[in-house]
Amino acid sequence: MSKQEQHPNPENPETLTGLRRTEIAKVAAGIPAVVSALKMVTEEAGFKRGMKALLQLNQKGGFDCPSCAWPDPDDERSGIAEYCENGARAVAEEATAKKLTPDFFVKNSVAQLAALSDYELGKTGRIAQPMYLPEGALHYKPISWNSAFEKIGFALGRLNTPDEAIFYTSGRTSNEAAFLYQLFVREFGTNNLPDCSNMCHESSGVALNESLGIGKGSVTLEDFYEAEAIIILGQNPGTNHPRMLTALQKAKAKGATIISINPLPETGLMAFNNPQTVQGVLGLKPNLTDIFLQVKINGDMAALQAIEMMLLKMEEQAPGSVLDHAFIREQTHGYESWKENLQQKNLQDLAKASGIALGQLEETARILAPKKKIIACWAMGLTQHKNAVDTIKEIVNLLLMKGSIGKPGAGTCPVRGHSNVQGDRTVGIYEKPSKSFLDAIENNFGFTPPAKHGYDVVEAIKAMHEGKAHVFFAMGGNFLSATPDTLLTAEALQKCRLTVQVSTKLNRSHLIHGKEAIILPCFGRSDRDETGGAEQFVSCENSMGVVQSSHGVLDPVSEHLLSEPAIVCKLAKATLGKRSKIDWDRYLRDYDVIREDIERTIPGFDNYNERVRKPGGFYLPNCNREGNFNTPSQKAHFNIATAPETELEKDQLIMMTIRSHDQFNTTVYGLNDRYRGIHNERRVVLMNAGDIRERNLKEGDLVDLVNEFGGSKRQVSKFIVLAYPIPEGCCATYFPEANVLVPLESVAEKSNTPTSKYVVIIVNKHDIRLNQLK
Ligand SMILES: Nc1nc2c(c(=O)[nH]1)N[C@H]1C(S)=C(S)[C@@H](COP(=O)(O)OP(=O)(O)OC[C@H]3O[C@@H](n4cnc5c(=O)[nH]c(N)nc54)[C@H](O)[C@@H]3O)O[C@H]1N2
Ligand SMILES: Nc1nc2c(c(=O)[nH]1)N[C@H]1C(S)=C(S)[C@@H](COP(=O)(O)OP(=O)(O)OC[C@H]3O[C@@H](n4cnc5c(=O)[nH]c(N)nc54)[C@H](O)[C@@H]3O)O[C@H]1N2
Ligand SMILES: [Mo]
Repeated sequence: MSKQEQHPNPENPETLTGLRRTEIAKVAAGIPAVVSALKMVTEEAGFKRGMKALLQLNQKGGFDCPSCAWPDPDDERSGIAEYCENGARAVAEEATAKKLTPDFFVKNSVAQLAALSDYELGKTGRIAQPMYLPEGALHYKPISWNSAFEKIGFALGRLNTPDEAIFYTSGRTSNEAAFLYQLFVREFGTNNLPDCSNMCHESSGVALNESLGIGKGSVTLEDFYEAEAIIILGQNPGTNHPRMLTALQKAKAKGATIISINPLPETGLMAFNNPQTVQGVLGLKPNLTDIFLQVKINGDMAALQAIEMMLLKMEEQAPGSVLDHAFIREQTHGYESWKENLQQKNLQDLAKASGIALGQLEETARILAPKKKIIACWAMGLTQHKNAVDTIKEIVNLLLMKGSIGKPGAGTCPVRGHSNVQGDRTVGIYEKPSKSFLDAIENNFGFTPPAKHGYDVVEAIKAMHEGKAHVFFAMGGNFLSATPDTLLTAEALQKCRLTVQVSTKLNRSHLIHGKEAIILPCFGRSDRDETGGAEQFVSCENSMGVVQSSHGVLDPVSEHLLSEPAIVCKLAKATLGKRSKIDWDRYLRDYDVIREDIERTIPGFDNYNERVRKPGGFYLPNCNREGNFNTPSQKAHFNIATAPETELEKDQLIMMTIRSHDQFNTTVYGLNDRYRGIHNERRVVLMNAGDIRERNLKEGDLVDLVNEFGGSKRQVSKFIVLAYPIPEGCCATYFPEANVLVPLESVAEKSNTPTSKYVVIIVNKHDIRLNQLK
């Protein structure tokens, strides 16, 4: 057996695919986007199957788009479905008619599969039956569902304590599946329920909870159309939430000013042609952003504070014209000390730390000064930093001084990622459950759930690495590639006795595994679910707290797939047996029963079964929206924080890891990043032209990127240097190729989210001779 066969490489292969460059696109979307999406769907799924899926995507009575969590309009829906290019791609990826037969695994060893790139792996097809990798084996082989559950039950049963098992969730899992999953895990006896949210909007949840008393955003889609100003920080909606552009365009038409704060001039944010309207076809009104503040990576807190200082000054000059004094007095806490602290700061210093010219910050403050209805939107550009929680609280400070929360047209809008990541948390996927939630479980289900907090993602990796956890179970996702410090995470997974993945498609987490490994193939969103002999539907909560039903419409590619709720029920029976207080078969027969139990356990789901059947679903309660703040003081809190000083050593750059246009997280649909003008290559590092020159490099050079956080060296090789309009001292690479460089120990304070947007690196010219010696 060769070394490589024993140790498949956890990284994407270093192969280059042939970079081509075009200019950065000036306008996003338009007809070409829709054409490319249709082409992709029909290529993967065939014309009939593909069209069937597309026609039901985001239609009332159809299925929820498996891509992002942006909401659908409450009542209107366009003739052809409300979807975007990237939603269609997500469907194409899932609805593919290709499937992996046992023969595929006979032909391809685990190591051979690991030599494929993420793009190539994704193209192989849907997993079509449960697969098992015995200890020491080189190939996966088919296994029956019963034997698979028995093996998992056995491995869980022989642990010293339930806390030696880890149960991960990705954010596509429906409310129904997620609720049953956490119920099983808690009856089994642990709160080890890390989820993708730990790497995503956890910082938003923590910040909003502490400042405003609810860990979710406060705005609805309708608020966009009443807003006077919309600030978008650290988000690339043209690629990651394309339907948001339609909302922004409409908001702008109604008079909103749009301010973008980003190190990159992201095409979609700058200008957008709406493919679903006549203007889109005719190319009218494409400009979205009114003011673009090109912030340095993590310069946002300084920028916000500078703007706030200027607003305070303007208020002094014209009392009563800028601040909402009544709101501040009646609804908030800590204003005076916050103001005093802020006024000690120096505007020049703040502007310098933000990387934005003082004049531009002033212009922004002048625009905001008379406005009363402001919405702030943000995503990963803010959440994945050491001081993420404080930066988000700084956004809240700005909204609070303007009284821009709890009223129409104003408020917080953390734009969620996975289509049901918010719902999963609502129904109990959380490693730190509240006492009231645990009490409700105990009262309704007759067992005492564990009170001790479980592991989040970072803690879970450490626990596996230190030999404190031996079984890893994933409800979806791609833990190996989505998490930081890829090589260390690989070691952690490889130390496990058993790793289990509930999945639709192959990914690297199936190939870097524990001593034994099992793949359980499940339905995707688009698949028709006839569990219990009747057609079932599930439900999801979008980024604005609307719960809607989702009905799969396609014939599953194989008769051996199970739904996620069915997998949980069968796993619970195999693991807990008679010990369980719960009749799992009831849930298997009828998902209404699951929803009844969610309703009994979690506030806000009254008449769940009735309301979820209404077209458009229903809103969950949101205290901010109702003008309340469920903090201990019942008031909204001003937060005092200081922007961190970045002291880079000579040669160091700050690297952010971002998404290209052709991927959904670790699923790589294609090799282009069309709007950024980067084609057919993902191993690139986007650098400022001055930084390239200073290092005696030139565009097209091959480089190795090195991080040395905490005294250990992390390196990726063979990345291509690209000049890009990014601030000096900053650079960008794609997730997940660059995750090797993200240190596990570098996390956000309070939320423990890996700092995937702030990785200090050095760029070295790739030395071919050195690498040949290796
Ligand atoms: N098509 C598609 N849709 C997706 C996804 C996908 O991969 N593909 N992923 C889904 C998921 S799970 C999520 S969480 C979201 C992610 O959505 P985004 O957060 O938009 O995704 P990223 O590519 O990580 O983009 C981060 C943006 O923040 C900017 N940025 C980076 N650092 C900073 C900073 O310090 N300050 C500021 N102001 N900006 C910064 C980057 O330039 C970039 O524009 O999208 C969801 N939707
Ligand atoms: N460096 C860096 N790392 C990051 C980020 C970053 O910006 N930079 N972003 C982070 C963020 S925001 C997130 S959310 C995480 C994402 O982390 P994950 O959610 O773990 O990763 P995904 O790539 O979304 O998972 C894709 C896999 O999910 C499976 N899948 C797809 N649909 C279904 C389904 O319906 N059911 C089941 N059971 N499985 C399904 C498929 O097998 C597919 O391969 O990554 C994080 N990691
Ligand atoms: Mo995410």
